[in-house]
Parts: sequence; structure tokens; C-alpha cells
Amino acid sequence: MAREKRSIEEKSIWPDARQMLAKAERDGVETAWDRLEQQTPHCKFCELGTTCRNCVMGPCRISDKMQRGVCGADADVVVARNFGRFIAGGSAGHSDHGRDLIEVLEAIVEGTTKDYHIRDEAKLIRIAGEIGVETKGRKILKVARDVLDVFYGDFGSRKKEVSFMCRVPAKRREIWKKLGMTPRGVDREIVEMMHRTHMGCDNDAPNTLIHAARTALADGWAGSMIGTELSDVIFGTPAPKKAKVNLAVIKKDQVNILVHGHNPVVSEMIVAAAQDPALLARAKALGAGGINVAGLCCTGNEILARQGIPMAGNHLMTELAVVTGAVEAIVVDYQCIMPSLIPAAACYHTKFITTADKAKFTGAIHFSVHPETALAQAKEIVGIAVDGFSKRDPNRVEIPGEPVEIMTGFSNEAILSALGGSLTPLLDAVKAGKVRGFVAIVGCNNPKLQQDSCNVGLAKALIERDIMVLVTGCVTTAAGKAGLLMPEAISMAGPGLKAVCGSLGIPPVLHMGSCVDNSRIIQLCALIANELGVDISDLPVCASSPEWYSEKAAAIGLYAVACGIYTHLGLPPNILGSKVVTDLALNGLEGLVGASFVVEPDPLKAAELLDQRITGKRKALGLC
Ligand code: CUV
Ligand code: SF4
Repeated sequence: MAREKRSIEEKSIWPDARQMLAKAERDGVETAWDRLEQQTPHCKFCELGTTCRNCVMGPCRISDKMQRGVCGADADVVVARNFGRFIAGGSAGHSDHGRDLIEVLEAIVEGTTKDYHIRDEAKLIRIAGEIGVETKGRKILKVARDVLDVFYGDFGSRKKEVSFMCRVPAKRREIWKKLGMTPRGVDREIVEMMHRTHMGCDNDAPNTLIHAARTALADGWAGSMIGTELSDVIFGTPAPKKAKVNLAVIKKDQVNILVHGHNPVVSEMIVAAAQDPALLARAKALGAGGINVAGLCCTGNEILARQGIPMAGNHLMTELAVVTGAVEAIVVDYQCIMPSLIPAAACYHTKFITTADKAKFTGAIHFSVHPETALAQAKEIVGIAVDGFSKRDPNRVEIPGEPVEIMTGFSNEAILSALGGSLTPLLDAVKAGKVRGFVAIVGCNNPKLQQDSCNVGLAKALIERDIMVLVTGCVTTAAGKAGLLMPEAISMAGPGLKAVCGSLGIPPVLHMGSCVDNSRIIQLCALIANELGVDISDLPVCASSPEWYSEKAAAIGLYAVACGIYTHLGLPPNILGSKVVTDLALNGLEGLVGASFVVEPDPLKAAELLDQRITGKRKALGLC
């Protein structure tokens, strides 16, 4: 039975999305929601995770009638293997992104680029100290050289553990060691996952899942963490600032460039190029009031948190942003960029420009952007956008509503500084029960759910209960549009959280960055656990990804659980065809790593479950 056609109101909670969905229908632009209707019902075997295509004796489908594939693999083995590769895909995405930052730092050190600089030397020195690189009396570029060599090493297979294991609480390190879950090297764990899931290797589902967790931990504590830390070193560590969010950040009278993807390496250059006086003059000559850069998805989060660049929208807003008819160019790097943007852009005057050799799109204008030439290339790209302004059809432009103001930039450094340099005031508030705990709400949109209804519903329900919320990724835009990222949002919080945030002048929902920046959250958990002399699993901390869709989100969820953080998902991964794997995810992991997954589509019920967990953790710590 095909999925019932949903009304525009059922597709998204947002007025800007609804207005553009109506325009998309008029303009004949197909969206993810339309294609989901065509794709439904999905293949049951694939939904359950019981299809295997790992060799050509198959493909095989496992069911009650056909309990084993040609090779003899049963449902547990097939589901575990598929999930393992899913996690490897997500970990690869974040980690390859992290490696790109090492390469930019290398170009800086070797002097082959003048476009990138070390903006936060103090942070580089701090990191060097943590990972055992000598800093005393040494030139910053020498320190940087050694740091990047250590980080390159973290991708390889010569190490017993990745460098940032030094940040992990001792009790947690012991647990991982006992389970064989200590991440050794990013590439190594991902390669080993591919190996294990070849026909005839790891045919013990729990064993495969332990390695999946190790692969995810290599993402969290190496690939992503290196990505975050080096992005801060190169582009500056985020500090609190105000910015604007929703489709109305697209400006009617200006050249609009949307940057989309994940890595700040290109988007930062586009931001810089858009300030070029010659390009501004060219834009003015064509009748534009200026050049407006706005973000989408996570590269948007990167430049939002660091530079206060406005955020046009999250995952499901990307097609709708083009539908405004006012976008001259959409400039992408990689990940979460729907290929449908090519035909959507073609419906308007919008140019679709790719910048990464590993993420080309048929029909796009491609620039092979490298650190050596990045700024000059970015200027060329901005030039294309500027010239496109004259092709815009004003009769097809429709920009919905007004932008919403948000506060962003809450890196761990910024949080510590808001607290006066020490975690003590926050921990005192936790001990006193004013802040009962923390939930990180992260991840995507998924057209199977009403856009942002769960992301926003859960955040609101938690702050009402005096639980502070941390957001990254696409939940940022959701929380921002709902007004939750402003200090004034304390009016929606419970009395304790209201008092604490009120006195600090911070919102009850803190924006900590992009998806790779979830590494900031696990680092913060480690800092708190170390301060209290406990394990991360002892803390009144949970995670949630209410509307997730991607392999990367699954990797994040799994590293959170492996860190000891109880993690809520609004939708299950494709594992339900195996009782062993499902039981392990929902229960068994608790006994191994002190946390598990919980699946609940209803945000209010999810809030209740997370609250119960936090209450239990508080009791165990002797707090009321
Ligand atoms: Ni990773 S959060 S859709 S762009 S992974 Fe992409 Fe950030 Fe989800 Fe959003
Ligand atoms: Fe089928 Fe086994 Fe080959 Fe998978 S590995 S396709 S289950 S024969």
C-alpha cells in the first residue's frame, strides 16, 4: 500500500517550508517528500536489514521461510554485517572530513597556501600539550608540524589507541579495553569493518557489533574530534554571538549564495571572497545591493558558529531554499547534499557548483578546490553567482517571512568562559537540581516525520523539565526557528534552568556546532566526569537524534552509547530483522558499556524516557 499523500501542513511544522512547498508544487519542483511517496512502501527485507548483497552467490533475503543465505548466513549475521558497514560509512564521512583539515594545516605549515592561517594559536598549543607534542620555546609552525604528524598517525594502523584517548575518563578506557573496543586508528577500524563483513569472516553478530562500536569511537574520538579541533585552530574557536536563521535570510535585493555541505574549508573562502571589493562593485553594477552568503546544513553550522553567517535551513530546507527563486548559486562540498538539487536548480537561474573531487554531481559546474588556490577559486565562484543575478526572474521570486534571531557559538571554551573559567558553577547547579541534567539533541531531518516536529517538541519538553539541551547539526536550525536559541527562551524553561541560564545570560538550548562538533559534547562529558571522578555513564546526560537519516548520525549514536550515554532515536535503524542485534542495541549494550539505545517516535514520550534516565542517574550519584 502506497504511503498516503500528506498535506503540506503534515510535511513540516514551519511556515517558511509550507509556503515553499506550495510554490514547489506550482513551479513543478519535485521534493524529497514527493519522492518518499513514490518510494513507499519500502522493501520489507531492506527495512528489517535482512537483505545481503555481499557476494554474487546472492543477493539473499532472509525470512522465516528462507532462514539462511546461500553461504549459510542467518538473519543475525546479515543484519549485523549490514549495520557494521552502515557505521563504517558514517565514520568514514566524518573522518575523511577530519583528514581534510589536517591537509589544510599541512599546507599552512609547508607554506603552500596563503589563504589559510592559524587563527587560534593558543588552542593549537593546548592540543599539542595534550597529545604529548613539545611546545616550549618552539615556533608555532614547528608545533603544528608535529601535531599534524600525530593526527595523520591516528588514521593509520601503527598505534594501540588514537591520541585523544588521553581525554577519556580512566574507567571508560578500562571498559573499552576489556571489550576490545579501544579505537586504534580511523582507517584501520573502517578497513577492518569492511574485512569482517566480507563473506566468511565475522559470523558472530555481537562480535561484529563490538567492532562497529570501535569504528564509531574512532570517529568520535579521532576523525570528528580532529576535524573540530583543527577547524578551530584554522578558523577560530567559536564564541557566543547573535545571528539569524530561516529562509528569510535570503535577500531579495542581493546576490544570494548558499553554501551547503559539511567542511568549513571551502565555505570560509566563499565568505571571504564575498567581501572582495571588485566583486561587490560588479554586483552593484548589476543592480544588486550586495553579496549575501548564507548556510545550509553543517557547513552552514560551521560558519554560523564561528562567523555568525546566517543559516538558511536544515536538510529538508535545501530544496526549498532553491524554490525561493532568489538563489544565484548553491556551492557545495560534500555529504547530505541531495542530488535532486541539480534538477531543482535547473528550474530557476540557480547555478549548482561543486568543489570537491570526491563529490561531483553530473550537471554541476565543478571547481577542484585546493588549499593552494582556494581564495582565487572562491572569487571565481562568487563571480559566477554575481553574474547570475542579471538572469534572475523577479516574477518567480518569493521569500517567506522574517528571519528569527539566534545566539550561537557555544564551544566548550565559550561555555567555560561563560562560567567564569571553571565548570564548578555549572556542577553546583546540577548538584542543587537547578539543572537536572543535559540532553544533546542532534542530527537530521527525515521526510518520514513531520519536519522538525520531534526535534522541537523534544527540546521544548526537556527544558520545561529543567534539563539543559545542547544542539548541533540540523537540530540547530529547528531550535533556532522555534526561538529556543535566544536567552529569552528561558521563559519556556523550568524554574531551575530559567534561574541558571538567566544569571549567565545564556539560552537554555546551546548551539555547539556541526555534526562533527558532537565531539565537543563527548569532550565536555569527559571533562565533567573527570571533574567528578566518575565515568561518563554515571552522569545525568543523554543524547537524542529524533529525526535522523544518515549513516553518520548512526555512527554518532553508536559512539555516544559506547561512551556510556543513553541515546534516543526517533526512528529505528534497519536492524529489526535480527532479535540478537535488536536486543543488544536496546538492552544488552547496557550491561557492556552502561548505556543503550531507545527508539520512540513521540517526542513527549521520549522526553519522559530521557527524564527517567536522568532521574535514575541523579539518584545513583546521591543527588535528589
Ligand atoms: Ni551531518 S544533521 S542532515 S547536515 S548528517 Fe547531514 Fe550535518 Fe544530518 Fe544535517
Ligand atoms: Fe548471500 Fe551469503 Fe553472499 Fe550474503 S554473503 S549474498 S548471504 S551468499
